[in-house]
Amino acid sequence: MKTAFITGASSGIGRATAVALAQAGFQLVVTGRRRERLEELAQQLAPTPVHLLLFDVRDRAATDAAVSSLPSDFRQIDVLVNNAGGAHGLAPIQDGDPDDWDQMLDSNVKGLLNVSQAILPSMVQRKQGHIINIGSIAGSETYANGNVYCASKAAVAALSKGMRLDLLPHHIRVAEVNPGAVETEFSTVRFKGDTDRASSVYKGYEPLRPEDVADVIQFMVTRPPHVNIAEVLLLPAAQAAATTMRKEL
Ligand code: NDP
Ligand code: 8X3
Repeated sequence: MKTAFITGASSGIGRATAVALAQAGFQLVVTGRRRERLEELAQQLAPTPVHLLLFDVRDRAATDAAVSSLPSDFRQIDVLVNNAGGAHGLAPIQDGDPDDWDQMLDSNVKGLLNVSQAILPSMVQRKQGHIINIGSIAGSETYANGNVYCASKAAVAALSKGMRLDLLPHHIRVAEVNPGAVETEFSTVRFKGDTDRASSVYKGYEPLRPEDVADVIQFMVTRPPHVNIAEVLLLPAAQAAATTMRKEL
């Protein structure tokens, strides 16, 4: 049985990806900071073998310790989905909160690096692995007030290309999935629990569901070993650019 390691599986895209990869026959390592969410997911996925790891991807030592703690039957990671992250705040650069900047850069960029570095040695040793980094349309289009979030996702785009180059000799596939608007807890987190403001982001058009992104990831990781779908831009049909939606209010 192949093993997929999914960060940020307690919610949204990561959670839906866990469900989709379990359906595709993977056993799973699911990670996040909210234990109850992950326990509930593992129950839902039974009888798929699921191992929970609770750690903050910003904490390099905790990340290393969590990966090192994996039992032997979950240690050979075939697929890594670097998904954990999000946006904190939406403000002009001059009004930005540096704590928000830290959260975004430390989770979305350095967290991805921390997790990858913890898992890569075993992939390199086995000359086998497939990494899916979750970027965003925000990585290629900077929108007003998105500044640091967009920069963090531009970094994910650059890192995905860099990882693909460096890991080529080691037979490790690296790919990036760049979604547009997906209705998850993303905007609730961005707006610090303001659910009215969060739901207004998805009003007047049909956003993607997390399952739509998970379907694509499932397809990507079930291609034959000679195929790498290296980059995907996945948009709702009602979205043409980062902030251009066809709204019917
Ligand atoms: P959610 O807020 O629903 O999920 C985010 C997940 O990331 C949660 O499981 C959360 O787990 C985990 N997470 C966040 N920060 C950390 C951290 N520091 N350490 C460990 N886990 C963390 O949002 P989405 O599902 O939408 O977001 C998933 C990814 O998709 C993000 O990288 C986001 O930037 C990206 N994305 C989202 C889009 C959207 O429109 N929703 C569009 C494009 C990209 P917990 O809180 O339990 O730790
Ligand atoms: C999340 C989508 O457009 O809000 O990455 O940045 S967007």
